[in-house]
Amino acid sequence: MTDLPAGLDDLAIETPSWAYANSGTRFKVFAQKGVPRDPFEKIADAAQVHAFTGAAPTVALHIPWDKVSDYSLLAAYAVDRGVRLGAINANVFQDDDYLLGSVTHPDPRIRRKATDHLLECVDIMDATGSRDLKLWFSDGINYPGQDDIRTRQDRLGDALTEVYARLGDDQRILLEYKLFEPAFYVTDVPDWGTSLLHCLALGPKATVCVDTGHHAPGTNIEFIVASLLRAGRLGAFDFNSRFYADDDLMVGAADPFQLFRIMYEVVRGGGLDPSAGVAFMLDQCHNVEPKIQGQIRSVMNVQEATAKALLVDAAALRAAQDGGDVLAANAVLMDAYDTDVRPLLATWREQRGLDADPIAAYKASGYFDEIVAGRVGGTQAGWGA
Ligand code: PSV
Ligand code: MN
Ligand code: MN
Repeated sequence: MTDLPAGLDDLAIETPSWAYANSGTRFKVFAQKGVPRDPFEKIADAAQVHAFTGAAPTVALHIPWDKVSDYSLLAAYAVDRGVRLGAINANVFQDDDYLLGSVTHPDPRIRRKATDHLLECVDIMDATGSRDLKLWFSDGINYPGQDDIRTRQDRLGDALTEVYARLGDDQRILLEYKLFEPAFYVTDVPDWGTSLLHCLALGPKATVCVDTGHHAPGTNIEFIVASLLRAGRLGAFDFNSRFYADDDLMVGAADPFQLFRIMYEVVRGGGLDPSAGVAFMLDQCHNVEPKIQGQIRSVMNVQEATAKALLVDAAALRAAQDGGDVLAANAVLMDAYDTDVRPLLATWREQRGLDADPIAAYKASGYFDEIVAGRVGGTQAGWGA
């Protein structure tokens, strides 16, 4: 059997609190049994994912979906359960005031309100000990002429500058981009170029978040990853799968080969080394599948793609590339991709005292029956209301 690839221990995957709550589409949110009723219960569920995979030590919060009166208490609860709080996701997209935008809104009063929310999120980071403030703006316009594209960029820059100045030494901004939706003509941060330009203007504590579902079909995401890593500005991933638009399906479900290509560029660029500061987060909704199992499966999918990427024979690849041997170079990559890494990962788990099959172990644990019996009336993630 192939040896376990070195480097797998460095992979830590952050799960999102909202993945454990009810979610759906704008047509219907189907309530599932046993879903969490508050942020504490979301963390309890996230702790299960870590307990069975050993690779999901942190949980991201979304504010105000995860609003509590005492964030240090929530952080302590997480530690008690064997996990830590991760990125704080701001939400300036679900308030009636944001009809025409948040930090890029034409009205300075609305811009102030949005920026104040971002600053409040930094206060929360101080209480939770979180490093990352993840910003996604739904801001944009639907019609040509509706607002001035350049002025909106200026407003965005002003808000980001104010928030950046508030960051502590060990805190960062992760600026996420998305091509379209809910804005259909211009989104104010539509792509990695726009995000990177703002990050470069802000300073070293601002980096780009690549949500794998936020691109046009056919976009070469691994090229973006390679470029951002070269520039030292790849801050994070929001992993998920898409067949059509921002589908938020399980990462590695739609296109495991793309996930492998992305993870190969991460490995190639040194992004797996914790010193690179790349956060591997999931941003998913489990609308038709059980949520905790969906997260476990997703963590396993990222591990599998990473293990394959680590198996690429770098010396053989370089030799083939330098020799201009196109097919040999391609074969080196495909050999790694075609390796069945599941036995390797089963061994990796057993060596760490985990069950070789996390899904089976979770199912056998009785946790699901416990939460179904103990929780009535779980909450909605905030999506698809
Ligand atoms: C927007 O589509 C997004 O990807 C952002 O990350 C939001 O915070 C998130 O979805 C919520 O699921
Ligand atoms: Mn996202
Ligand atoms: Mn998204």
